[in-house]
Amino acid sequence: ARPVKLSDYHVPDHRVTNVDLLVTLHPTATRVVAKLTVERHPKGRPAAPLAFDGDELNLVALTLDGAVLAASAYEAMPDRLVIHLPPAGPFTLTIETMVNPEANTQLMGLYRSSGTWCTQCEAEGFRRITYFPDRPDVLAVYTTRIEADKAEAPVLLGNGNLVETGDLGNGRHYAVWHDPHPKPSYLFALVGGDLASTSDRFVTRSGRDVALRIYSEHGKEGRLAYAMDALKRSMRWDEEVFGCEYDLDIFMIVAVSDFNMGAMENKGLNIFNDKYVMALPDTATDQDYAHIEAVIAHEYFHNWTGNRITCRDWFQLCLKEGLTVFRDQEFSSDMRSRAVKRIADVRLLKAQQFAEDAGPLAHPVRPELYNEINNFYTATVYEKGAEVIRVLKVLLGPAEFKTGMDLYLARHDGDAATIEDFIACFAEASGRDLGQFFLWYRQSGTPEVSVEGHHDPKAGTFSLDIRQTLHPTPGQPTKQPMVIPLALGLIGPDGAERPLLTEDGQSVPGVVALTASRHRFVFTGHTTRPILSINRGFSAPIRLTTDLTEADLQFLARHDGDAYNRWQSIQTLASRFLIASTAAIARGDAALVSVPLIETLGAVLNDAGRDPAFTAQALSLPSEADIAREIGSEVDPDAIQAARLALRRTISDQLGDELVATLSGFAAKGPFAPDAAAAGRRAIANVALDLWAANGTESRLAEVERRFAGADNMTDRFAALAILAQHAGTRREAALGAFYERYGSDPLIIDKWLALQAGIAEPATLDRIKTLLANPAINFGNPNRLRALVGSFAMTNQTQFNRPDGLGYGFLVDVVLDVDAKNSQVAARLLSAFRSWRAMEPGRRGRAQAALIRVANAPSLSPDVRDIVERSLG
Ligand code: HT7
Ligand code: ZN
Repeated sequence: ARPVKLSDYHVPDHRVTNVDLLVTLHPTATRVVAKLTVERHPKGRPAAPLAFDGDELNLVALTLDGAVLAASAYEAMPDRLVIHLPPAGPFTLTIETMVNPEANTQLMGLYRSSGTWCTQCEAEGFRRITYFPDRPDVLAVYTTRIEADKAEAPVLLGNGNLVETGDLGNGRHYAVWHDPHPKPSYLFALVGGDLASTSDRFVTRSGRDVALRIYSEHGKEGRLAYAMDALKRSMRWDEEVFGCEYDLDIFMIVAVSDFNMGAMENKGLNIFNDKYVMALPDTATDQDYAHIEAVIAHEYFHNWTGNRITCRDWFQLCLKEGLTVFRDQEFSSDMRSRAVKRIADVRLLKAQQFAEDAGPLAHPVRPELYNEINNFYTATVYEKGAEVIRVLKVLLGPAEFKTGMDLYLARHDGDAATIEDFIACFAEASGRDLGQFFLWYRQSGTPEVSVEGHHDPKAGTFSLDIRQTLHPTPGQPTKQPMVIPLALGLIGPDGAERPLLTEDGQSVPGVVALTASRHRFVFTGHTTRPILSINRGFSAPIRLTTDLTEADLQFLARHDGDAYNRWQSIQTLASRFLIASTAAIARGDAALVSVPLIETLGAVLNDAGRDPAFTAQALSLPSEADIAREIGSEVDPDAIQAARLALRRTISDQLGDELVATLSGFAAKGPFAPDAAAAGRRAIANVALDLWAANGTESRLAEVERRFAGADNMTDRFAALAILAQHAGTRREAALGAFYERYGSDPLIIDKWLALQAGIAEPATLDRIKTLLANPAINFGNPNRLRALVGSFAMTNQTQFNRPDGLGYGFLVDVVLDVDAKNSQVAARLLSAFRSWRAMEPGRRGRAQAALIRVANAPSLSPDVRDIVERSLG
């Protein structure tokens, strides 16, 4: 019954301890025979009927301990199997169902992607294969026998270890896989198809020899080497940093082209959206390489945080997702530059999660109610979930954090656990009361923290007055103060870090923790005014306002020992300026000019050699969406765009020499390498090229065109194309045409081409998108294609999605209603692009509301889309 509430949790009445599956693969009529060992749960309701989940299922046969059940003894519906009076003791239930993988456009359960049979069972997909208590607290040992036509599916894969293969005659064969680790049904997977692969091996620290295999469609196996390398590095890192060792004889990854999300951590058999597996210098950008590394690591790390220790119920989703994102972020930080990774993660958090938290779809990291669980795979659960773990680490310090983590991994191995279980390990390890910390899981919304500094030269003190506020969010009208750790430093005018001394002369480590609405912290030893650097490393996921002056921010941009805050100071400078300039434009005045900002950016450029990847981040201005979020209400995207474009033009005009020097200083040397250092050099060169060309002069665009034609890797080629795409005219159309000509048969590269066009900030873009969408050569039934074109438009093209005439909103609604019947998860995700509609100025707000009402009034909607539209309007 929906909605589902956390407070209604009760243990299952029946549990399944063993699952023997026989799956006979057929494109349209796959037969599934599930032999289940079932028993009453000792804590379940004593006389409860047996009630298993189903979804669009078709029961063919049912026996209990080998005997056919009388028709009156059970009820089989597409979404439920009920046995009225099941035996009290353990029994064997054999269920035969038929499913049609070819017709499965939802991509949940068993489906076909380019002829390959594959499965997606998280969150509630196993019930589309057989009737089952499809909930994460029912753990069973699975054995899967797959039978198929040899020519159609020479490769047959399942969870666990391969125990048997054989010939069935008539061109058919079989494979049996056994997974000894009890697991929930959402981690079940099988694959059958004609696939190519690459192999390697990994010896674990205790000496287990693990076969590693990555599968792809034929012809693409040459693109799998980087993913394999990332996998081996992930396996070693998890042993070294978290003490987690792999536990089967084989680990497999299969790349498929039709996939609802990024990837899936099925036990021993990860299934991936091919965009997060395949890369070659000519096909993938540096960003793609970084994403592949992170997603490969993320899914592998789930083997412990998610699989060995799973979730008791779906409210605990952040238990595995927040923690695993935290772990993959740490992995990438160790593989690359920690500061640059932190900046990239915070950018993503602010863009996605802060936006979610500020609108009608806000929800706690651990929600307490849902209508459709698929709609809770959100930035809040994933990205804020990871931030909350980081907060815990800052509060406890690395040593106590590690003790707590070790305790969690040891104590809950084999469990379906809760957030309470997780936090109890840290409370026990540290001896601290983490009651207030728990609010990070329960209260939605982004805390706002304001900081004022007061210098008293006579007393030699510098005091901080800090307030925190958490505004109401849907379902949470009142809030309690949070525990907020703020890493900070006080810097003298000479750039030297000063010790943090309290009034009684005690030395404070570099973190203060807020626990109440207001605090005053007094520091001594400051006869001259120090400059405050606060929330260093983004120690807490808050919206921070300070009374730092423009001069202070300029100073911090140069002298802060914390690289994250050097970056943040430049962003704050730029953001304050852009908000003021937007207001001027909205009043009908000219865009503003900021000498200090240009000076700061010039200084950053001149210092680019210190850390090229950092400089690239420092020179990347806040996006239009970032500025809109900072403004917060009555947003006019056109004014924001005009202010931002004017600033880009000023930088282009005034820092031309510095930009050219940077461009030539970081020109590519030697053959392409995807490592962080080489990627950093490409990043700064391409950011410099973009700013240099931003004034649109012919000679500069001609140089970009030359670089587009001469590039020897996708990063540089695509960066040049993206610059050309911003300037209307034949040059743009020629470059887009040449790119298509070269890569038109490569779907993942077509996605880049589609996304780029969807982002063009011109009124003609909507028609361009409609034309592309009607192109029969592009398969928009594939989620990646649709997201690349329509998702990019709605999520990134601020001025065109939010057109004042409402046509952008109307277009998205048309697509959502059309896609909903085929793939409701993808449709619901597209619709969430309306998450910030209330922050728009009244004209756009009214049109967005009308568009949402049109969705709400549509004759038939999936539960996924209904949930998003109702919460968006609520
Ligand atoms: N745990 C995986 C989530 C996922 C998923 C959820 C709903 C529908 C389809 C899905 N595919 C993958 C991915 C992860 O976070 O690791
Ligand atoms: Zn995950």
